[in-house]
Amino acid sequence: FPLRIFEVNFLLMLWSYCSLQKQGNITSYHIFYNVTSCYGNTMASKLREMQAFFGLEVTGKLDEETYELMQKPRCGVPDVGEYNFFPRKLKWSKMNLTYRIMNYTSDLRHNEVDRAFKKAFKVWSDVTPLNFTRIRSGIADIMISFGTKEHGDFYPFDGPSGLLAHAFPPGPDYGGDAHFDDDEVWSDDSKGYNLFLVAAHEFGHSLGLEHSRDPGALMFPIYTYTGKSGFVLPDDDVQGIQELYGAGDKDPNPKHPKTPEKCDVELSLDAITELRGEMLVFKDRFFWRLHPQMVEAELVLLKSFWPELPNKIDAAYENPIKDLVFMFKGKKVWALNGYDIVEGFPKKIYEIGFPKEMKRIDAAVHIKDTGKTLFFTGNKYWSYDEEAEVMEEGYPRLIEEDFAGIGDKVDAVYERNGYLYFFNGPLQFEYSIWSQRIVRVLHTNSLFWC
Ligand SMILES: [Ca+2]
Ligand SMILES: [Ca+2]
Ligand SMILES: [Ca+2]
Ligand SMILES: [Zn+2]
Ligand SMILES: [Zn+2]
Repeated sequence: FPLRIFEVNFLLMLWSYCSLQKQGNITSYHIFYNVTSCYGNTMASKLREMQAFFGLEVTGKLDEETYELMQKPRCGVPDVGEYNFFPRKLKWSKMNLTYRIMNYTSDLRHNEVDRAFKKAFKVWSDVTPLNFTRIRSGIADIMISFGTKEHGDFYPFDGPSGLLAHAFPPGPDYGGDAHFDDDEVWSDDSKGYNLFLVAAHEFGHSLGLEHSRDPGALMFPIYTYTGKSGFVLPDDDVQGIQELYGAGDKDPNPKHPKTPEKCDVELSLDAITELRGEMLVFKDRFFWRLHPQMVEAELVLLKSFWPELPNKIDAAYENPIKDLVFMFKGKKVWALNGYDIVEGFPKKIYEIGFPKEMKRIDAAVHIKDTGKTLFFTGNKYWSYDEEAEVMEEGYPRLIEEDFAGIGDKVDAVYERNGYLYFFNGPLQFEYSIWSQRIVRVLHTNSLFWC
C-alpha cells in the first residue's frame, strides 16, 4: 500500500485549498506558510467532502476506495478547495478572448499541438457567443504552457501520471492560464493522454467552470479517453457554460449527450450482466455498478473500465465457470477477464454459430443450472451449450412461443434464483423458469429501488 504517493498528492491539494482560504483572493497565489494549522483538524472533514463529491462512502477516513480514486489521472484543480472556495460565477466580462501558446511539448509536432488547442477552444465557442483568437506575442487572456514539477506558480506538477494539467479561473494575470504537465506523454489519439481532451477540460476552468459530479461530463475531474469518433460536448457542460455566457447562435452539433438518470420512469436499458458478484447495467456510454450490499448504484463510463470497447453495447452475459464476461456490439463479441480482453477477441458472432447475415444480438443470459446461454435477437432466440461450445439443434425458436407475454423484443435480460428478468423499454417481466410464466411486471427503474 504505497501511501506516500497519496500523501504527497493529497497534501498538495490541501495546501492549495489552505492558501486560497487564507488569502480569500483567487488571483494572487502566494505560499501560505502555516500549512499545518490549516489542515490539522480539517483533514477528516476535507476527506468527507471529497468522498461525497465523488459519490464514495463518506467515512472521513483514508480508505482504499478513496486512495484508488486519488491515484487516477486527474485534473490538478483541487476538487475540494475549488468546490468550496472559488467564488461562484467567476467569468470573463468580454466575449472576445485571446490565447497564446508559450511553448511546446516534444511529444507532438507543433501543428498538432496548435490544432489540439484550437479544437479545444472550438468546443466552447460552438455553444456560446465566445470567440477565441490566437496571438503570437504579448499578453493573452489565456496563456498556455507546458512545464514540469515546479513551474512558476506554486502548484507544482508531480511527474508522470497523477496530475495532468491545471488552469486558473477567469481574472487578470494568471487568471485563465492553462498549464500542462510535460512529464506526461501527450498524444492526438488514445496513447498517453489526449491533449485535445485535457485542453478542452482545462479551458472549461479558464472560462469559469468548476468540476462536475456528472461522470459523463467533460468537467468531471478524472480523465477518460472517449474514443476516436468525433467528440461532442456533453449536455451537463453545455448547461454549465451557457449559464455563464448564454448560448451562441450557431451550434454545429446541437445533439449533446445527456447522462442517463437511473430513476427516469422512461428508462430503458442496453444490456445487463453480472461480473464477479456485481451487477452491471449498461446504458449508452455508461454502466451502473450494483453491488448486492449497496443500495446506491455507481455510474461509470464504459471506456473508463474497458477503453478498447465501443461506446455502447448490445448485449452482455457472464460465464461464471470460465470467469469471463462476453460483450456484443454489432457483429463482434469480446471476451473479458476482469479488465482484460482475452487474446483472440474480438471475434465475429458467426464464429460462435450464428448465421453470417445476422447483424446483432439484442440480449443474452447465461443460466447456471443448465449451463446454457440464451441469445435473443428480433423475435427469435438461440440456445448455446457452453460446455460443448456449440449452438443447440432446433434453434432459433420464436420468443413468443416459449416466453409468452414478454413482448416482441428483448432489450436486456438476466437470471436470478430461477427467474429470468426480461427488459423491454420501460418495463421488466419477471419470468419463472419453473412455472414457465410471467409472475410480475415491474418498471425497469425498479432495479435501482426508485
Ligand atoms: Ca491570463
Ligand atoms: Ca503528472
Ligand atoms: Ca440490448
Ligand atoms: Zn479540472
Ligand atoms: Zn501551473
